[in-house]
Amino acid sequence: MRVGLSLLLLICSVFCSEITDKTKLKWWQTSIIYQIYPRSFKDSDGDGVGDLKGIISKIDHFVYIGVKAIWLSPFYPSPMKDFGYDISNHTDVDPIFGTLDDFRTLLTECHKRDIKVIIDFVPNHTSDLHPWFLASVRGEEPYKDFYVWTDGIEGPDGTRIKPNNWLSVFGGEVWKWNEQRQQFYYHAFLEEQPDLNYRNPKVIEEMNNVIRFWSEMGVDGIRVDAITNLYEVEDVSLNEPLSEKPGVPEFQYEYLNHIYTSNLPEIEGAIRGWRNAMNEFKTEDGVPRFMVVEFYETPEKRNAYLGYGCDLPFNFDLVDPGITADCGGRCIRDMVDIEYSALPKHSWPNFVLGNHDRKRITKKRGAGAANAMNMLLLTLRGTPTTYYGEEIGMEEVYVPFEDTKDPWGLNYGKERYTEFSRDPCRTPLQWNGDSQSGFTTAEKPWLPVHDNYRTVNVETQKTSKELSPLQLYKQLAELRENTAFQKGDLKYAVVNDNIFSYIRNSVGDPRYLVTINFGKTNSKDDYTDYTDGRFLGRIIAHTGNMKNEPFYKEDMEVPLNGILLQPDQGLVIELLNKRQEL
Ligand SMILES: *[C@@H]1O[C@H](CO)[C@@H](O)[C@H](O)[C@H]1NC(C)=O
Ligand SMILES: CC(=O)N[C@H]1CO[C@H](CO)[C@@H](O)[C@@H]1O
Repeated sequence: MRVGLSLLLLICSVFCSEITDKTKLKWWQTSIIYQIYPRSFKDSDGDGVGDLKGIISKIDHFVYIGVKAIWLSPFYPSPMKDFGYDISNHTDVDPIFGTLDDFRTLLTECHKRDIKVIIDFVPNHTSDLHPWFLASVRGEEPYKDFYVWTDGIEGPDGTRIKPNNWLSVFGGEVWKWNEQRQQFYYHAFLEEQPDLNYRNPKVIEEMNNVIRFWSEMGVDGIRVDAITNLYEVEDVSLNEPLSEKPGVPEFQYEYLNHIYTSNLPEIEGAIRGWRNAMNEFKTEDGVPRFMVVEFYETPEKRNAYLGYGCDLPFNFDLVDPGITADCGGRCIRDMVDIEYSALPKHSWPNFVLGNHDRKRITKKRGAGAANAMNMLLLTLRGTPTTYYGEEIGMEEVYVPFEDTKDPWGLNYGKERYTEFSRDPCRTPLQWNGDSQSGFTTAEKPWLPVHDNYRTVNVETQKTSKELSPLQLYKQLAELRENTAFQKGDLKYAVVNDNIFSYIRNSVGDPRYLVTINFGKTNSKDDYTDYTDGRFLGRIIAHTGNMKNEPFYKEDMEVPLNGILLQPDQGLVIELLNKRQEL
């Protein structure tokens, strides 16, 4: 009987490892993606702005926290009107960030440590100082139709006026009159960011060449920026209908329904083209270059993009409007469930808590929630993206109007800039307790460092005796290496106003219960309905804020029929077999 059983196990183990091989996950499914905003990560030359050498000097940080893929926001030459999203050369590095050789070094050093590098691809527009635009203004071929030009219409007094009512994402006009060319050009963002004309095959080819340039160098993937705005209808006489949203002024983007300028079906062709350009290049591990696209859309719309050759459409459900202050256990489960249930079969889920355009999660939930949020992000099924600073629970910084840098904020003036300015979520990463948190030797960094840097910083959190956000992050990243977290099932367990909990398991692996209190009151719950008869577990990780009975700590065994969690507390529990219990 015993022999028979072990024989069966032996056969199964051969068989099962075969299954595992066949379902081998790609690197972008198993790694955490870590977003770096280069201006704010680490300054190596004392000018107050982060740079590539700074990032290189901190590669060990990624190793330490267990991140295997980094994504860099733009570092290309740029007049910096939109801090790098206004590009004047897509295949070079801005001197403020370093040189192409610095980038090559970064790539080599990352690859040595098995860290993938993803770069930002900004296809929608260029800077108005890009040589293509300057040539287009002069009407020179082949650049004449590289941008979206129109004569406009004749106004009452014979002057040319703009052809329609479209609005910029940043607020106000999208049509800018150009004296030299005697035409209007279209800009979905700033007037210094003219939109490229994707109805021109030469533009498509040039942008494919940009992808080829970086792929050839060895870049592992691209993150495509602002995809929604890529195409506009050709007939510019069409006005967009009013959204009728209450209280939205005429100037604001949300005043209109963007049926002619947003999410046009032509985007599909563009994505397919980029995928083909990337597929021209082989990789060492045989995994095609990775493509993730950015846009804020319904799950149905974003998932449609999967069929076009992009690997992941960023899922911003947790970001925008996302996990607001009042979102409890059930509310978060519902958001998470949208991703799982809307995803086509065989597609891979992903989750994001923040980025350089939206409020930090600690701003919405309070600093005390940092650990609970990271526990959620890193234990869900799917690829997590971490915005720099989230690993130490960084908080936003108040920036007075006078010091505001972000054009989106400035566009709305002193009264409303705080609603739109992205400066508060873009402040320097806090490395240590030195002056300017070790980010720079300059007296004044480009944005202020948070006052709390003496305690909230990487160095202090590494050595802290009390569990710090950084330590928990590292621990959870290690836990993610476990098959149950990488590709195991996720089954919801207790869900109520406070608690969101789920079981992660895969065949033959330990089984885990993750439970987090996202509510405002204590919650004592019985989990045994979801644990297949198991009634005892062992704590593997906790959020560190265990100041009250029963003082949960690591390795503590807990009965699963009465787990008490206070707000912002969370546990990862390995379910024990009954046998062990005897
Ligand atoms: C971008 O910069 C590189 C290196 O300086 C240069 O060779 C290339 O012509 C530039 N591209 C454009 C479009 O100006
Ligand atoms: C998330 C993201 O990258 N958003 C960018 C979209 O494009 C505009 C204009 O280039 C940028 O300002 C945003 O930062």
